[in-house]
Amino acid sequence: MNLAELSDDDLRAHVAAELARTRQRSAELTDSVDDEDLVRQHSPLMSPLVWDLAHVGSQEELWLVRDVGGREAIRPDIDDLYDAFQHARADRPQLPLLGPAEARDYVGTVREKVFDLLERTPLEGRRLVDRAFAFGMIVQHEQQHDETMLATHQLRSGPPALSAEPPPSDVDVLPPEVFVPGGTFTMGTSTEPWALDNERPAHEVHVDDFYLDTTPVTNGQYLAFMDAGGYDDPRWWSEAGWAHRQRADLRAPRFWQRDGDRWSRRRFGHLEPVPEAEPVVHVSFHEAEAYAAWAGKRLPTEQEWEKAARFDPASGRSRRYPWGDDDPRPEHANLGQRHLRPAPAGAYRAGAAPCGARQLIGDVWEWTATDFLPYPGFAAFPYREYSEVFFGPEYKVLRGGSFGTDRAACRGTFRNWDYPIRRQIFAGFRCARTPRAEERR
Ligand code: AVJ
Ligand code: FE
Repeated sequence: MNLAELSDDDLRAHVAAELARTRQRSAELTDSVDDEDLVRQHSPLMSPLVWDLAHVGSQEELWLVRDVGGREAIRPDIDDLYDAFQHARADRPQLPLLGPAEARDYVGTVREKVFDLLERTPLEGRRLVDRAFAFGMIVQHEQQHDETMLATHQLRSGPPALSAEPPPSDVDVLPPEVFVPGGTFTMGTSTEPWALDNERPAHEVHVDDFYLDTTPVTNGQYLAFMDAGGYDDPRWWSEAGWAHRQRADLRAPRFWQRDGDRWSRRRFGHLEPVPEAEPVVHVSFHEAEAYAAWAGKRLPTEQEWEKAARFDPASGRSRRYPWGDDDPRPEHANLGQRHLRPAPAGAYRAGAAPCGARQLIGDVWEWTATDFLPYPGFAAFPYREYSEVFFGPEYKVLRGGSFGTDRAACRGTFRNWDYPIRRQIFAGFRCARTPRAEERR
């Protein structure tokens, strides 16, 4: 969908469809458990699901009802409760939050007003509404919280609440690495209408020759690292990584458990043998970095990752996705919670990048070696608290989205970030390396 070329009426219809599709996902994630479960804290890392739901409504009220629509506040009394900067996630269950029924009512009331004002709002004249940006931002915001709620589901104990079809299982036998020739490419975007501030502006970047793993690192490969004593050998870990490995007593990816002489994992309430062909998920940056060192490689930089995913040598242009400029379809990538697990490495032939790499979009977020920093020419928009307050060396960038990420919140330029110790997100990685002397071309 080229939002830049749609008529205003078509753009409004697109916004309405995206809002509705997104709300359906939020409803599935919150209607699949009972009220007691909705208000419970499943992990100190997460909010209760009922907080995410009302927070989504609160952001929609602030940006669309009040700012874009210029309408009166619906619930000014609850602004503070749902301001993510006022209360840490761990403290949110103790707040006088809206209960499940009130929260559902509230998000419904906000949404009715938004559908009404969407019809009356000009989609130009003000940067916030140009090409319906604020609506797109709110769709992405809700989708991001839907992925956060999916991570909460993964942390919750008890019988399964969610179900989905397994992902496609047909895979190709592929060379383990692809070569990406050095040169300049355009990173980031100045034209994607709904791109967020940290993806902007487009700028030229030089990247040297490098090799990139064709697929994300699999559970089978990761098990080889574990079997080789990787968790007990400080040689492979950075100083901070080793300190964390010791403190947290890391021995395996999160949600894995030893079952006799095998490993099992808990996935959305199911205990199952670890599938060796699937990308590893729920590992920290530190674990990813240690694996890469053990394998004689390193993590790709964010620049390398984006070049592999977007640069088309035939045209010299950076595209929106590895497969081109078309919006993601089911044959391209494992996105949107259609499947509740990654597809095996080597799947999604139609989603291959020009360099031959697979599954750059979808399946698992991929840790990069790069700190979350602004691009040259960055300007916070429309609020500093989306990106700017997080810039710095404490956060590492992740790219590409996971099976839990919606297509509306994922593209070749999209940047995610988290602390290097975090494992509750659907994160894996792939390795890169610099050519050896005898490989120089
Ligand atoms: C981009 C996923 C790091 O969840 O912290 C949600 C997205 N920002 N509400 C987050 C976000 C405000 C953000 N991440
Ligand atoms: Fe939020």
